[in-house]
Amino acid sequence: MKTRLVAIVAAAVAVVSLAAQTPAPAPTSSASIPRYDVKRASSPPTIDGKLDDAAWAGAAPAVTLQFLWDSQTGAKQETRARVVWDAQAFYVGFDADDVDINARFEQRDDPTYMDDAVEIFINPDPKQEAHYYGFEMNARGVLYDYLNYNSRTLFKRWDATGVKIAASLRGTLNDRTDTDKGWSLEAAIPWANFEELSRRPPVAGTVWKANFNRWDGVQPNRRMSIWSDPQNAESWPHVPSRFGELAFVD
Ligand SMILES: [Ca+2]
Ligand SMILES: [Ca+2]
Ligand SMILES: [Ca+2]
Repeated sequence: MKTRLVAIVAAAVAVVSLAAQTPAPAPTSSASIPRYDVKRASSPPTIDGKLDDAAWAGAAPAVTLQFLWDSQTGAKQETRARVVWDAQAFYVGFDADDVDINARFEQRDDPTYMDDAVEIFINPDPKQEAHYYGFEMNARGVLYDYLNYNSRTLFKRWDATGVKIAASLRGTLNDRTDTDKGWSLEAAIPWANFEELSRRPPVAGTVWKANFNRWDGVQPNRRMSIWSDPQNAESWPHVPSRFGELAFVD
């Protein structure tokens, strides 16, 4: 009996010491909210779709979108996104690897997310996690914009004013017989568009929340990639509580 007790105590000590040596598991990258420093541009980028401006060279290193849903069958083609700001506007630049560039929609508020498209969702008032602005832009530079009201309703009748968008293709559009290299897109969004959720433009130190997404490929082989993991089993990005942080800095 005594021998058995000693054995149990010895086993318990072994378990305790193992526990003491094993660090707590680090939070997975998918659970944490990413943060991006939005640097002030000394001169605004020229909105021509090409990311060769000094503003982009001075931006924080680009974020790379993640592939989270392996049930999707489209190719995993990388997308990088950067943001800068100045007194006039919010500027976003996307750079997309793409061997087959396709985009059909040509009119404002067409469902550009069905094309090769990049998206940014912007919440200028992170105290609330329901309302935000959506900008979904295809490889033609066509904009589908809306105010997201809640998880079931968005107002596409909302149209941002003064937005400039341009895309630049490294390849051919809607010609599937060749091999493309990719495309890039720039957008300038004047601050007045965010007035209802942020009365004043950001200053250094302001934090907004946002997510970047890309829809890529041709049905049935489509794939979404995303910056901040919405923690959904399905590729549904409209989860403002899971947006990453955009920290405006000088
Ligand atoms: Ca440019
Ligand atoms: Ca609209
Ligand atoms: Ca092509």
